[in-house]
Amino acid sequence: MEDLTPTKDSLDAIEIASRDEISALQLDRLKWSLRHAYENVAHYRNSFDAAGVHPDDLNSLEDLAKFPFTVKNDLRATYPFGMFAVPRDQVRRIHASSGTTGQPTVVGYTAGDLDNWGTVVARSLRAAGLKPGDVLHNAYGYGLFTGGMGIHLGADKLGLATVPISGGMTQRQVRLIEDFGATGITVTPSYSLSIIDEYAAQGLDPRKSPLKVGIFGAEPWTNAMRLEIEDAFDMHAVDIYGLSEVMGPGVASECVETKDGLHVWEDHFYPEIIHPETGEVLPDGELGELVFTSLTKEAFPVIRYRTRDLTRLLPGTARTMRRMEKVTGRSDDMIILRGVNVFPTQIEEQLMKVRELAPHFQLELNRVGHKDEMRVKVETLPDTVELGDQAGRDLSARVKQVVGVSVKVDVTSPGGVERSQGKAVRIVDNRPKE
Ligand code: DLL
Repeated sequence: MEDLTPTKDSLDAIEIASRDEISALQLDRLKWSLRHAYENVAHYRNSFDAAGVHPDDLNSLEDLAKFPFTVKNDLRATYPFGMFAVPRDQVRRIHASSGTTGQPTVVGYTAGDLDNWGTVVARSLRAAGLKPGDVLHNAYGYGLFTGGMGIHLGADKLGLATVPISGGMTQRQVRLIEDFGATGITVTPSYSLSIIDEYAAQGLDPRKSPLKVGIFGAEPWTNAMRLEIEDAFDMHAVDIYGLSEVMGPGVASECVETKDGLHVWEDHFYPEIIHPETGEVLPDGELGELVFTSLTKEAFPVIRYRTRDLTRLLPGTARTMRRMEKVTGRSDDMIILRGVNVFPTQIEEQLMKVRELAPHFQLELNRVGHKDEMRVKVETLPDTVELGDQAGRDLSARVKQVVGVSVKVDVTSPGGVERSQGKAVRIVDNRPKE
């Protein structure tokens, strides 16, 4: 694989500024952001007042812990525009979550917010090793989802030639990567697996594709999956993280030269890790729930927004800004199976060790009698169909030994597991609702 390390002089100065400089900038911006939210959003005014705190009470970064959290339900309760902090004529973009599980959450951006979003995404794409002259195949969905259009903003800012293909129509994905000579791809890890399958279906070798780097996010994926994808395409694979409530893609991103976790773009987003039950702020290095406070957002400031994503904060390496470890999962996706906590990524990790099985999987939860049962649906590779039963037993034994739960493994022939065109649906819960 080619060395894609960006030159030092191509970075934004703040990416490699001293910690003191970064903290000083954060404190200034945090004071502004708290005041902006308090003065312009009724929800924040009420919640700060109820907690007996005022923006003037913040004299150090640690003082942020005195302020109340914001949760997804607060955003739902103010649907659609109750959390906006600017007059409507200043809003230039509106995105929203799909809302399949309830009221959608709506977020807004001013012209200045879009400019900052472009800056952090450009920074992320540059950290991945892309530069002007590169062709970016952007397979994140375009639409209300922030993936497609967010990446597009940053690619424009960095000066890439963007192919806004969006998700779906997998045959055409392969054709255009080849015909347009894409050197970078932005896509969910699960959809990239469908693209790899399609290469095989067309009799093409993905290792011969023009791609040099892929920037994967929007769902959890393991380092084992990284190696699988890097090997399949003979390219680098880096992680990009974000969520619509905080901005979209580009809140944090991995550097191609280190691939050791995602640098949080701390000049725009202030991270904390809290204990998920007590809400207490945990020191760097400890695993807990990630919480973000926006430092520059005008239209939709968020103060101590609880992401439900579990990770830990680590010191900077390739950049001075702190890293967050690869997200192991969302607290919402944690399955409690007969008293044991299980994340889909733990199953993925074991699956990747069974060479006869393809990297696609889905977890099905059923209630059998009074007990919960988990079935892991997997499939063989085209040339390992007859080894399926043995491979299934191997996976089940690994899960029992490493994760500590008994699961049933259903092995199908290739194509038996539902394919993703964006975020994969990992859990199908058939248990009766209590
Ligand atoms: O998924 C934004 C995005 C688009 C990020 C493209 C990266 C690439 P939402 O739809 O609001 O926004 O979903 C946010 O997805 O809270 C995490 O649970 C999960 N997520 C996002 N990136 C990662 C990642 C976009 N790199 C939710 N690793 C977040 C693990 C991720 N989970």
